[in-house]
Amino acid sequence: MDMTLPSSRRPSPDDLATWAQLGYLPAPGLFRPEDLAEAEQLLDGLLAAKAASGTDDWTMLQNGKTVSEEIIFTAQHEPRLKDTEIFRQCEAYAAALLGMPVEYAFDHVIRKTAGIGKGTRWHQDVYYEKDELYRYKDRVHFWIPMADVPLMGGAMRYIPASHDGTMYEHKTIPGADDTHYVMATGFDESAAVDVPIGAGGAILHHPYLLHASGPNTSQQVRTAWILHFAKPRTASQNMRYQALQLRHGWRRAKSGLKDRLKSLIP
Ligand SMILES: O=C(O)CCC(=O)C(=O)O
Repeated sequence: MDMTLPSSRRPSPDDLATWAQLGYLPAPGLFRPEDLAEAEQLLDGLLAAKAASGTDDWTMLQNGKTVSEEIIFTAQHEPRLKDTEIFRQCEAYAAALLGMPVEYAFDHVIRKTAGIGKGTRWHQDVYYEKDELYRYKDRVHFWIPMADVPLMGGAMRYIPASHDGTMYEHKTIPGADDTHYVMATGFDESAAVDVPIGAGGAILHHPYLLHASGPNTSQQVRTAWILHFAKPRTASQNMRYQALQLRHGWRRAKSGLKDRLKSLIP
């Protein structure tokens, strides 16, 4: 890993304190316009291919129109994303922030339609982890918008200091088709802070931090690439991970076979 970062793009002592205290850290001016353009072109290609292939259960619809679109494990679909300057910078920044080597853990892209884009409900990213909770201790999530995100443009919202280890209850929304999108409960929403950010910046958050986004009522589509870096797995954690992957693969194959057999029975 190349750990060299220009001093203007390295976390300062104040940044380290903000990260520890609040659980999120706006980092304006982290990337050059050409870095954004490089990533945006790759993400646009993926989103265009997905739009052409129709909606799935990561699409939020409103009156039949797509208001939010998401692709998970973006870098698996488009491996060139891992060669971008943004990826390299985030990896180096995460290592400097956590004070340890890090590795890529996950990424996704979310696009909110202009004018009517639906916001993302309150949640903790850690809620989604079912197998490897230990990976959520030393971990940074970068939220990287491809253009300016003003307050009404689908800006991110955070509950400062909610990353103290508390796991909040998450509920599915009755009747919602987008069942991936749960909603955290049991916290004081009046403590929320909106964080608009300019193009070239990122907002970092801790995986336990409660966060959401507002609706995109601006005239500009809002696209954000979200990149996670975590402390690398140890050798034994890696073995356990490989075993889990095998078990999940076997379960998926078994349920696929069951569905296939059911469909053959008249
Ligand atoms: O982009 C958004 O609207 C939400 C992003 C988010 O919730 C996340 O990265 O976990």
